[in-house]
Amino acid sequence: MMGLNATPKTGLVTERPAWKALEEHYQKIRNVHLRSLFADDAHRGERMAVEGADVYLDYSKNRITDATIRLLVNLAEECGLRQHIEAMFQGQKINTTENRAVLHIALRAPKSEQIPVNGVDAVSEVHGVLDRMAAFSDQVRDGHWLGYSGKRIRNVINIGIGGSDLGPVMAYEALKHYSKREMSFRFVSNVDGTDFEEATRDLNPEETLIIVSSKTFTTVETMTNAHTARAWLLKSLHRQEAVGKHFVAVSTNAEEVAKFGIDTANMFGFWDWVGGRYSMDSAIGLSTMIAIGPDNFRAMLAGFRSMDEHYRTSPLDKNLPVLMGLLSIWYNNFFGAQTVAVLPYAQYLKRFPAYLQQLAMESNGKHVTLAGAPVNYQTGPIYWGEPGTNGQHSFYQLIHQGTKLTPCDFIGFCRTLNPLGPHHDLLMANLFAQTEALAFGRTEDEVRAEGTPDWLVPHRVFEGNRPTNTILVERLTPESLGKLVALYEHNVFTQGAIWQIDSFDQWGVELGKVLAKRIIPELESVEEPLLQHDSSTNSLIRRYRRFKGEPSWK
Ligand code: G6Q
Repeated sequence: MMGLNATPKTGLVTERPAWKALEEHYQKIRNVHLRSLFADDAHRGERMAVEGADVYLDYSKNRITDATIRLLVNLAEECGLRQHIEAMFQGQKINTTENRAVLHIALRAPKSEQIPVNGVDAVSEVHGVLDRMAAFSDQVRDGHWLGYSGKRIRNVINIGIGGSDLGPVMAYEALKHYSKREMSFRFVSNVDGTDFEEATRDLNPEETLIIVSSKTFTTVETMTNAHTARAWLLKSLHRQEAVGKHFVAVSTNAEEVAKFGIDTANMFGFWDWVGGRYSMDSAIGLSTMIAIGPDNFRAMLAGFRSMDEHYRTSPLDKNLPVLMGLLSIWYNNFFGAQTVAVLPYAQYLKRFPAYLQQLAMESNGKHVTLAGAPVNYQTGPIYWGEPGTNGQHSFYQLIHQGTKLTPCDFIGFCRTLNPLGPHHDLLMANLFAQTEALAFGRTEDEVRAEGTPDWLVPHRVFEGNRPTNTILVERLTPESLGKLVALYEHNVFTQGAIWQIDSFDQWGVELGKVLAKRIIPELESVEEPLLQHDSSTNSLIRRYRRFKGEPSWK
């Protein structure tokens, strides 16, 4: 583990009185069972629930008492969480390692607001781009934007990776119900040619619009796919001018966009103060806007905004993202939990856990504090999950009866978008039943009372005391999706603020972007290259060269 040598008086969060108080409190509470917490308080389920921006959070099935919440809130106060939140909202350069402001909240601010960044009002710039996106989306949706040969655009492909892909795919899947069904939307991210091939094999290039989404416009995967897409288009349309009708760009890098051959009039910009994983509501959401239309996109932004306001203004102990963030810290740093499972009971949210993985793990997977000191505590947990009820038939076994503590977020909607006989009640019955079973388990006595033979009893006992949050929302709409995403953005922010880390840089990703470049020529060269890696990497490269055959593009 990192930071074992950190000396006392380093100013680390573990030295704060509130942290020490939580350590003591943990010793008292670690073996207390949710069964007794509920038995001692008939109203726990109502008391330990909050509503913010119409999102209901029941956190009563956590291994906490009122004192735990008080102590966690004390910790947040001691760490200056409020000031951190204000610093973000006011555009201070809180991404210190990149010397940047962190202003995804400006992407959903109303026109009437002003947030100056380096002397320019970020909010009016945002609305300028939104208006251009809306005009373009309408043109594509209503058939006024035609392909080079005069055909209507029926397919949209977003080419991007990481933050320029996961948000758009997640949002498209989540809001498919609201999408223009006559059009198809595809997402190409992987540099594995299979991704491009399978996404395009049944599409007519003459009816296809390609959105190249890349903040930097230099990411190798995206640029490789973009060049392949251009070749695919020109194979049918033969004329360079066709590119202008079939390619648009979303980027901060006008120079590279122009070099690629996309008219910068067809470029939708954003700014260095929007991190990739925080960009689905910027121009990176162009494919989302074309799919669901500008009005729905603006409704999604309004959803984000209402959660932003809730986060900025609600008392810490009534604040959904704050409570969720602090509970994560409680399990991660005191109970030693390694992961958080996110379990949406909504098929439309099937990509939500993958989206959250980047949001949470790229943000809080850090080993030093803002001051560069190694941490002596665990930072970001691993986020993972699958939609319910599918997960129940695969990995829930481990959550119920395994030896690892896995705090879970259950997410459900009271009204379905696809009323179909008994389906929705069944779905939600499963959600409620799972949180109940995880909390209360089944005791030995209960199992025996069912007539279970002695030898089988231990196998059928469920310890319970497995913590869960339940998030209930009325219906999945563009607005409620915005609220949910903002809830997790601010939850992640809360955790990062307590851990004193930079949640907005990603040096690990940057490293990945350069590492492969060194090896590419060694795989491509006709002559046997002189390999100077370690013996494992050298022999893997040799074996690959031996078996790969002739490159198809040579
Ligand atoms: C996100 C990361 C990373 C980034 C991709 C794509 O926060 O920075 O996932 O989004 O590497 O980068 P480009 O948009 O520059 O192609």
